[in-house]
Amino acid sequence: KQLVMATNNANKLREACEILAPLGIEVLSQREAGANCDPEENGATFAENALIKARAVYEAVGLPTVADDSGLCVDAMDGRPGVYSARYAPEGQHCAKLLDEMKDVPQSERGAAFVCSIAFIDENGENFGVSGRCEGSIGFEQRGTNGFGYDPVFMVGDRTMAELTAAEKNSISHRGAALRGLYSFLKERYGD
Ligand code: ITT
Repeated sequence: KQLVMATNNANKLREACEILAPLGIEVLSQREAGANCDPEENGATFAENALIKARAVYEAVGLPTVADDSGLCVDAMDGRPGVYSARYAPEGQHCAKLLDEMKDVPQSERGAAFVCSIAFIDENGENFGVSGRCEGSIGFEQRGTNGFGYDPVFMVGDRTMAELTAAEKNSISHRGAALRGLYSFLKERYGD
């Protein structure tokens, strides 16, 4: 049994493999599956964008496909950057730009949430969606070297997500929660 992960983000692929491994389903990257997709993510919601990405790869390779659309919603910024999280700043500058934009916001108003929507398209082209959320806050400086993206500025308790091990992050993260939903669905569907 195989499924394709419709992403160009190696960290998302790694986190998905870590959680789905016990299913015994081979998870292929879109490149391994022979798809070179990067569709325009013009949906209004994480769920719509996840489906756009999954559909593009499914149409290209015809195998069951999973896509993840995710991002950071900051209370003091009215939920931005949200679905624009990847496009918020040039490569490598997302955390610095966010800290700058938040520099005058007091601790009590620094709440934020990571959100992840996963779309799964099965061998018949039918889709299933699941999502996850992780509440936290925006720190005042970057800390930690694990993870990716906004992890160095996203605080859960007194540590940033980038200070957690991969297993600790998976156990509390938005993606971990969504992937556990997907895991249950796939187990029911394809498990023995
Ligand atoms: P694909 O579209 O190819 O999957 P992407 O990285 O462009 O890869 P998104 O469009 O979903 O993915 O954008 C997600 C943005 O949110 C991106 O800037 C990530 O760095 C950030 N993000 C998502 N999950 C995260 C996590 O677990 N930790 C830190 N940042 C995260």
